Amino acid sequence: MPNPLFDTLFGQHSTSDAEFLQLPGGRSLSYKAFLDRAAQYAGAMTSMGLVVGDRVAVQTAKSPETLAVYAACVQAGLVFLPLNTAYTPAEVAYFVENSGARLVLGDESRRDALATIADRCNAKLETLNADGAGSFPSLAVSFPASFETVPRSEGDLAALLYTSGTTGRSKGAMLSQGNLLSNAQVLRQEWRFTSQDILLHALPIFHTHGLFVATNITLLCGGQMIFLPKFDLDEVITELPRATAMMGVPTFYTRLLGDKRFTKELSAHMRLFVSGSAPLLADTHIQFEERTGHRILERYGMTETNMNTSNPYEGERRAGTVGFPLPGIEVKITDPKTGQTIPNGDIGQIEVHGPNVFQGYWQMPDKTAEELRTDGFFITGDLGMVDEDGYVTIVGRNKDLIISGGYNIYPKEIELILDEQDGVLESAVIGVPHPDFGESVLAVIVAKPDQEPDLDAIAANMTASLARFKQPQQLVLLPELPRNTMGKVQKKALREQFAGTFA
Ligand code: MLC
Ligand code: AMP
Repeated sequence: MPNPLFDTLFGQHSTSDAEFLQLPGGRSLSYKAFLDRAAQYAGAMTSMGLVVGDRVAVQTAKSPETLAVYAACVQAGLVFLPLNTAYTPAEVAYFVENSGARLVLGDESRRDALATIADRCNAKLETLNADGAGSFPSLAVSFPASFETVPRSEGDLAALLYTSGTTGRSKGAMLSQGNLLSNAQVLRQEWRFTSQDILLHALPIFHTHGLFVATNITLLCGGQMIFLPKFDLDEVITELPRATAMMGVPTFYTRLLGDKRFTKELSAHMRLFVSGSAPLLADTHIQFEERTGHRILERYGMTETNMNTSNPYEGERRAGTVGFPLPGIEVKITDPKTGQTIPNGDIGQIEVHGPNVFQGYWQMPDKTAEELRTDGFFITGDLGMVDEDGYVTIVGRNKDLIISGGYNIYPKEIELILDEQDGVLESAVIGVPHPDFGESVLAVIVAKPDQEPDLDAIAANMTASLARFKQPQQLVLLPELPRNTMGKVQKKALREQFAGTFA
């Protein structure tokens, strides 16, 4: 019985001794060894009573074992739910509760906090540490290295990825097997990946970019990954000469350009550098070409849709654009007020349709209906235009969103916490230019009459509730927030006022 995602990405390699992961310290893992481990994990999870469709919440370090949990979930028909390792227990509690996860996998160092959450949500808890040890692998070791793959179809859920919302409440984007598979197939073809490729993988694996784009393509073509725990400039520079391709957020490329060791010679043998998840400045694109002779290939995607557009592999990779709609994917630019398609060259909201578009938000039919039209077009919330040659350019966002180093941060989530702090009347959180992260978080606070909020205490309180990357880098007190005649806060004016803060 078929399981399209498992069969195509993983199953085809089940007896292959070819190398899959190159790991720090000269270690490596073959496809077969990886899949044997995944089979043991699948056996262990089903023995715990998990059944098809159950969610598995995973907040563990980037490791071959975490990747094997992903493979095991696909093989056993479970829904993989990866979580940013920077999330605080307060944040994790929401995801576990909202998703109804049956199993939580976390690092031993967080066991107590996670146990409280798991108990409350009636989920099981097992540990999996960065070094591959933990209660879960200890349990799994006694299971056979083969597992009868659970039949699934392309419409069945494979993963639930949470993405923040403008209301401050995260939404679980339901991704089907078909969503993931179709995108991997299109990208492999478009970017010419083969079994000869060695991808330098320095992205986290709890987001679309590192998990689906980078990993699924490699699995599909039977290539290898140099699997680094995170982006470390020294390690990337050391490993680059062994790779053929790299995928990164713009911060990767600006950091590389900031280092003199990153030369034309160092990247001479590379065939492809891909950038996405945040805008790549045209200037970075140009500098990169001047330094290396390579034109970065920029593409555009989202958690809800995987990849939508890409600059061409052959043909002009145009700086400042995100290229053309991928084969089988339709992009239209519409008037945000009427939803009508507008002419090429005009700026409007970007809508996307295709086999890549997700199945809706987990148990949020109203939110789904707001963003996913009945004709299948998804309203991305990005603003853009298509030029006369068909290149798509993203010019802004129709959603209040900050992207810092490739991580999405929704101001509302932070404002809700700030507004509860002692002495705070109201707040406005904005993204301002940052040389390393592209954008960074700045919070403007207005005090209640005759009160003086303690900014240090507020900053400390944020630490308990919010992942570090979401915490404002600067808190500023203003007598009032700029508003228009309708009373709406003018964030644009604030962004202009504070534009130079991190310059
Ligand atoms: C880390 N920090 C950040 C941050 N990352 N702050 C703001 N924004 C970020 N992105 C903070 C840490 O909390 C810490 O704070 C300090 O910076 C240094 O931590 P670090 O761990 O050493 O940071 P570093 O490893 O340098 O991480 C930066 C980074 C990383 C850019 C390499 O954030 C990263 O890998 N980003 C990629 C995100 C990604 O994969 N996005 C894809 C989303 S999918 P302190 O104060 O404690 O020192 C998607 C769809 C699509 O968008 O199209 O792809
Ligand atoms: P996420 O919700 O984390 O998947 O982030 C998706 C958002 O990232 C998109 O809606 C865009 O706003 C942004 N994004 C992704 N790729 C690009 C890109 N190449 N240029 C500009 N923005 C991008």
